[in-house]
Amino acid sequence: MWGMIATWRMAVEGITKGAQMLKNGGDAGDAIESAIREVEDFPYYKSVGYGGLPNEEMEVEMDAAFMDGNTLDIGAVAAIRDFANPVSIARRLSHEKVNSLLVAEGAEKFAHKEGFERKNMLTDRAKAHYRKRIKEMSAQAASQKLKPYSGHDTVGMACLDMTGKMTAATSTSGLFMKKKGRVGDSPISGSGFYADSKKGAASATGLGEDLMKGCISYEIVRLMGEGMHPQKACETAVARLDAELKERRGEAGDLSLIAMNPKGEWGVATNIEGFSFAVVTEALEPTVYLVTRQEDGLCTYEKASDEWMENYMKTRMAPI
Ligand code: SD4
Repeated sequence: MWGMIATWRMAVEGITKGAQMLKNGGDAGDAIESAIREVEDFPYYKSVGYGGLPNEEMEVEMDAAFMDGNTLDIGAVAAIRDFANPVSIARRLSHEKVNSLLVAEGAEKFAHKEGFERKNMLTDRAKAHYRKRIKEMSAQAASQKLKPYSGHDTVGMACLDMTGKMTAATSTSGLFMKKKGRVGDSPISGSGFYADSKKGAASATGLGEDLMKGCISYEIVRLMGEGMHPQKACETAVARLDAELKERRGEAGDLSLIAMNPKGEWGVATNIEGFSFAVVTEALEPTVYLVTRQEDGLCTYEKASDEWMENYMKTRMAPI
């Protein structure tokens, strides 16, 4: 058995490529890296890699991570600028015994020395989004300033290859208009991602500040390790964290999770409307699903229609 599951519709081209590799006996590390690079390279996705939206100071600062579920090796970069493929730098760092999570200038120095491709990640389109947002913000009363967070598309994936190896990886430009130096859940082990080939792998998208309060990717892998099906594990962890946050703080940010176990069974859960995901296994061609959350925290999903798929691309590419 082999398979891949990923957050958001935007991952479907990547996992299609990854599936080709897995089908031919490819490695879960290679497949997930190539799948995420595909998303990083596509200029119209606003929260990942090239074309990602900038921070308050109009700089694109990116977070990414990679985890090998056999060895439990973890590599990550945070607040890194001007490199084309943060996920590959993260994977390279996962081979280091120490210094495997590097931030900002330190991460950039490492990437430069190792010969990773430099690229100005700030596109004209991202600048236009930035200027538009600045205008909107100055038009608002100080008391109702826009929150920095609007829409989110971090890519997070879980992958299983034929040998039973599992991996997890993430890549994001984080929250639009974030403070310089702000780091979300995506490069943080256990929060944005976790992989253990004995139990399963999971990854998150949503409001990093809240996802980190529950170490939610680790929690899902832990529940799968106790024998829970990935779907139940995702629903349980999301419902619990959502409830705890609401009880203690009056509100919960967006929490959306995907997971897969070593049998290739998978699951998803969310506390928002409009979460989509992409999945492929030996038994299922690459498919995009839309998730609906029920009152009781259970989540159902249905295949995205052709019309929805077309609309998605149209909105991504529409003039700003
Ligand atoms: C973060 N979890 O930096 C990320 C944001 C996200 O799509 O999911 N964006 O908090």
